[in-house]
Amino acid sequence: MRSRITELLDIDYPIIQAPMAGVSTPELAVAVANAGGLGSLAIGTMTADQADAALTKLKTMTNRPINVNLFTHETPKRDAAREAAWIEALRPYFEEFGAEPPTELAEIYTSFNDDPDMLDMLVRQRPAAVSFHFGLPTPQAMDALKAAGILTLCSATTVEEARQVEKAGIDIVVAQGYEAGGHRGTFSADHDAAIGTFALLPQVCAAVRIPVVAAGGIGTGAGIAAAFALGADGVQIGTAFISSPESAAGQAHHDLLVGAPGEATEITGILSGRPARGIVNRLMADMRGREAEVPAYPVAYDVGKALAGAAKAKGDGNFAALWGGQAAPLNRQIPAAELIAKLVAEAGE
Ligand code: FMN
Repeated sequence: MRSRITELLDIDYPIIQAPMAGVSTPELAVAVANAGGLGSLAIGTMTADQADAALTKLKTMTNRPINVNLFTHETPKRDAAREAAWIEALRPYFEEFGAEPPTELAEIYTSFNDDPDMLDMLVRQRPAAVSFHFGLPTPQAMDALKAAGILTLCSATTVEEARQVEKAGIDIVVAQGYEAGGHRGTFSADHDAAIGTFALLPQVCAAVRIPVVAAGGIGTGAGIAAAFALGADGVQIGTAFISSPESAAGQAHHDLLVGAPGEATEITGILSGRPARGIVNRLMADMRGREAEVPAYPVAYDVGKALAGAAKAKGDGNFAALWGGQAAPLNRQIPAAELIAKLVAEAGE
């Protein structure tokens, strides 16, 4: 399973543990890295100082290459009337749990493209790789990262997005299919083309010259072999690692993912303001079709998280964002290093 990815990243196996904000941990990244894959740390929800501390700590835990992941979404367009109306729409749920909704919403984290401190920190820390989700970094950021010798990756959900990723000078494109758990990396159009991994992958491979990593619905070695047969240079796997003990997922997340039938997940924009795949919760079910009323990402996530917290305080986990992909029923609840070894053995090498 040597490929352009293993050469570029200096790893043993072309398996990338997906960055998963809120779920992936330094321990997970280190376990994957030490087992020969590429471990990833999601820092999209952190400030530059928090990310700096996390990367400094990580360096004491492994000397293998690590990928750090950032969100490159558009600066949210604030709309006070829409935000107030959405808070009111959610008020009855808060009342059910004896809580008050927030009076106003905050942009709970900053896009990398609006955060020069984060760029300075990365240039100083020099992780082996930096990956982007929700859009392209600025040309200035690309120049600075390249000058620092950092490899770059970016998600694409269409052939056109993959072309833009290559044109921006990114080293590796992550072709994310509709099966994938978590947020869609879509950035080029309002309309989501909703293309599945194994339809998207060979088209992206034909359209770009840079290495292509397949993401979405891959939970076994057979899935990895299939991705390679379609031209992939590597795979990025998220959902399968949620069930590892090194992940930060709570017991409810573990139980629901493994126990749920494959049709239990759905794409929703209701919880955060951007489309993401997760296990259908009560808010997702109640608000189906009302995406047009939801404030911009990540402003909507502020009230979504507040509601999940109010419900949880009363013992109700049915409002939590439990992101996960369509292949979740394939999950094995084993440590990350064992999962890497199994995936490699199953893939036939
Ligand atoms: N991708 C990112 O680039 N950054 C993230 O912070 C991120 N968070 C995620 C959180 C969860 C719980 C999950 C399941 C996925 C997340 N993703 C994120 C998407 C993954 O990078 C990847 O596209 C996806 O996990 C691949 O599909 P799979 O889940 O079927 O393996």
